[in-house]
Amino acid sequence: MHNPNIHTSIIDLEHAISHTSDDNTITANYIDEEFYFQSNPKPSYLNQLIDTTKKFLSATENENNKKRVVLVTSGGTTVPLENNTVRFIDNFSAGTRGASSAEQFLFQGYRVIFLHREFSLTPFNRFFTHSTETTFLDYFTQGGTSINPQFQKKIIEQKKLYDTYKDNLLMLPFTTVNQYLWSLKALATLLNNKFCLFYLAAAVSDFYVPFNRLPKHKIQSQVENNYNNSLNNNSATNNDGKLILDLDPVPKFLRRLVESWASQAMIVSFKLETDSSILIKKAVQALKKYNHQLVIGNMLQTRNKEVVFVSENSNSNNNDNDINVEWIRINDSNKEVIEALIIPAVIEHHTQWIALQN
Ligand code: 9Z3
Repeated sequence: MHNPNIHTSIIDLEHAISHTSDDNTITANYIDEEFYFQSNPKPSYLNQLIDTTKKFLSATENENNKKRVVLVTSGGTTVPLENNTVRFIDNFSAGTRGASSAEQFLFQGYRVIFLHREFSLTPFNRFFTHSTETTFLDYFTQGGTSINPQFQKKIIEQKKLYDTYKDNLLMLPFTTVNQYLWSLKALATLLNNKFCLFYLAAAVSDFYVPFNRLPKHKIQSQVENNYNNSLNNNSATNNDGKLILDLDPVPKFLRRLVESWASQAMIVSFKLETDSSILIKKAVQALKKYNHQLVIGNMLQTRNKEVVFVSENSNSNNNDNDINVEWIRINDSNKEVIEALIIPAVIEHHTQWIALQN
C-alpha cells in the first residue's frame, strides 16, 4: 500500500529547529584543491566515464548545434562516514531543477551531459518515477498488458519527447561528493571551450571526511567503543555514547573550474539560501569571489516560483553598481515550469558571452 499523505523526503520547515548562525563563525581552513585529488582516490570507473563522454561529444557534434554543450549537474552529494558505507550525510535536492533544466536545454538545441545523483529525478522520466501517488505498476492496466488509460496521454507525450532528444542526452551518475568532484574535474577538461556551458545545480556538500580519516568499517556504538578507539579514527563515539564527527571543508572547486579546468567555458553556479535577507548578498559574493559569469540565487522555500540572476555588466570596473540583479518569477496562473523561463535567459547570456570571446 502507498500512503500519498506521507512525504518523507520533504523538509518540514515549520518544525525545523531554528538555528541562528553567523556565517563568519564558520571559517573554512584553506585546503589546496590539488591536495584534495592527491589524497582522495578517484572512482574506479572514471576512465570509462571519460571515454563515454568523448564518444558522446564526437557522435553528436554537427552544424546545427553550433557545437553547444551544457553540463547540467543535479541532485545532492553524499558524504560517507564509513568506507563500507552504512551511514552518510546528504545534501538536500530532489533533482527537479537539474532534470527540468536539462529538458529545456534539449528543446533549445543544446547537447546535454546530465551529471546527476543516481536515482534522483531524470529528464522526461521525472513525471513518473518519484510520484507520491502512483507506484510503477499502477501505470499498467490490471493484468499488466497495456498502459493504464489514466496515464496514457502523459506517457505518450513524454515518451515522444524522450525519443526525440535522447541521443543528445548523456546520463552520468554520482553518489558521493568525491565521485562528483572527480567527475566534474575530468569532464571540465573535455568541455573547455566557449560553446560549453556549466550549469551547476547539484547541491554539493561543504564538508566531508577525508579519505585518510574514513573508518573502514561501520562505526560501532558505545558498547564496542574500545574497538573504535583501537582503530584511532576521528569519527568515534565518546564515553557518553555520542558520535563526534570531525569534518574538513570541501575545497572551493569552483575557483579551480573557472581559473584552470574550464577557463574557456561559461560557468553558471547556483546559490541556495533559506534566509531571503542574505540571498543577493551571498550571490554577489560568490560572483566576485570566483569571477565566473552568472550566479542564480534561489531560496529553498520558493525555488520553484522565483530565482534571481546575478551577473556582472560587461563594461564592469568591479564595483557594486556594475552588478545586474534580475528576478525571474512565475505566478500561479502560469502553466509553465520556471525552468522554461530560466533556460532561455541563461542561453541569452551564453550567446552574448560567446560573442565577446575571441
Ligand atoms: C540549487 O540551488 C538548486 O536550485 C536546488 C534545486 C538544490 C535548490 P531541487 O533539486 O532543488 O529542484 O529539489 N543548487 C545549488 C546548491 C549549492 O550547493 N550551492 C552552493 C552554495 O549555495 C554553491 S555551488 O553555496
